[in-house]
Amino acid sequence: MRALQYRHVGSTPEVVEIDTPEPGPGEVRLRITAAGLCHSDSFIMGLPAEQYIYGLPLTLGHEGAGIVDKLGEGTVGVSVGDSVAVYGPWGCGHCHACAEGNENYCTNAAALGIAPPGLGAPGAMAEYLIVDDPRHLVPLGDLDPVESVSLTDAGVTPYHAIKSSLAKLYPGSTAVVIGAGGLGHVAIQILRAITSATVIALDLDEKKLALATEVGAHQTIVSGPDAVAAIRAATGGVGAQAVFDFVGAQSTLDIAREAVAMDGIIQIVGIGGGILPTGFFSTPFGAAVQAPYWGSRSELIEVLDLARRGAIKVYVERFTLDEGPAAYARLHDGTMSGRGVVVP
Ligand code: NAD
Ligand code: 9ON
Ligand code: ZN
Ligand code: ZN
Repeated sequence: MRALQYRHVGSTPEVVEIDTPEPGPGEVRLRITAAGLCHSDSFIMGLPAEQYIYGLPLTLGHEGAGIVDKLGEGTVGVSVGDSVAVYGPWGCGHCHACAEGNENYCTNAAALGIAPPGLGAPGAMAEYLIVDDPRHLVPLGDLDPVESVSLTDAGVTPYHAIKSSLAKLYPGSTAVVIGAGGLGHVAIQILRAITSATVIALDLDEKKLALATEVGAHQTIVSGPDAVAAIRAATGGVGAQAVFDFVGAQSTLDIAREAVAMDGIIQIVGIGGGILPTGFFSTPFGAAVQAPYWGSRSELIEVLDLARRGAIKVYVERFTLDEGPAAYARLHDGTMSGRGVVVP
């Protein structure tokens, strides 16, 4: 089969011919219908050798959807022909977190060598993908796989961050979304769908800000030195009850810290490597800071249901597998709007 692989530290991804994998006992093979590009892929392909922990060669793609194509011995719970989305943050299935469906916080995954597809295990940017267990599949039903595949990460990750912040997002509150890219443009829609907060979006790029307005942001602000004053002005000096940072760079964390209200919450989703000093002299009284990772199995089901009733929609740009390397170059350059999706 053909696959898009990251093969050497510092190289660009390549389309290669590899053996088609066979499902082992309890496993499921999917024929891939769609695989999304995430900025985290760019991040890991930019890591130096001493920090790169994802194995080589790595078939990319941690947002995957497919048709169930073959079942391993004894696999039950899905049928050949089912259209499904892949829940990516695989856990052990047995610890307390996994029992709650929070496999994104599995306490055994690291020790057992369990890694998500595309972030250690072979990923979805290929004609076929092996999924370790049918519990990591959610039925798509009539949802279009290309339009919904990114809900497995660009949807569920902001959904998880927003659900954890719901107590702050009361009527009259303000939510700030920093970075209106793949995750951010879905975050704006989730905020509009499940809260009555006023949504302010920040980005450096006017095209991303235009998309933010199109998907429901009440106000947009160019990210930079004047952003904090603009957020304070928009909130009568109070600040934002919740700030969702989908960049995580030092400059955006500084904005988040200065723009959050007393007793508010900052959710650091972006992995831009910045540091946010937290404490009595650093953050407003009562303000909380969280750095969430991906989302739970039930949250993925909920996000797919939001899409099914038309409340959220991923703005997708399609690419073939051969166009994958060029698509990653666009993501790296910041010229991708919404989400790039490879259709093998
Ligand atoms: P993306 O490239 O699609 O979007 C990033 C957006 O941020 C772009 O619109 C870009 O113009 C904007 N931006 C860049 N610098 C900015 C700045 N200084 N101020 C305001 N906006 C700025 O990326 P994505 O795929 O949406 O991922 C967003 C981040 O979230 C990445 O860091 C990614 O690695 C991370 N991520 C984290 C998790 C998690 O579980 N914590 C999951 C998925 C992705
Ligand atoms: O889903 C993503 O994009 C994040 C959680 C991956 C980050 C990583 O390096 O594992
Ligand atoms: Zn991701
Ligand atoms: Zn577990």
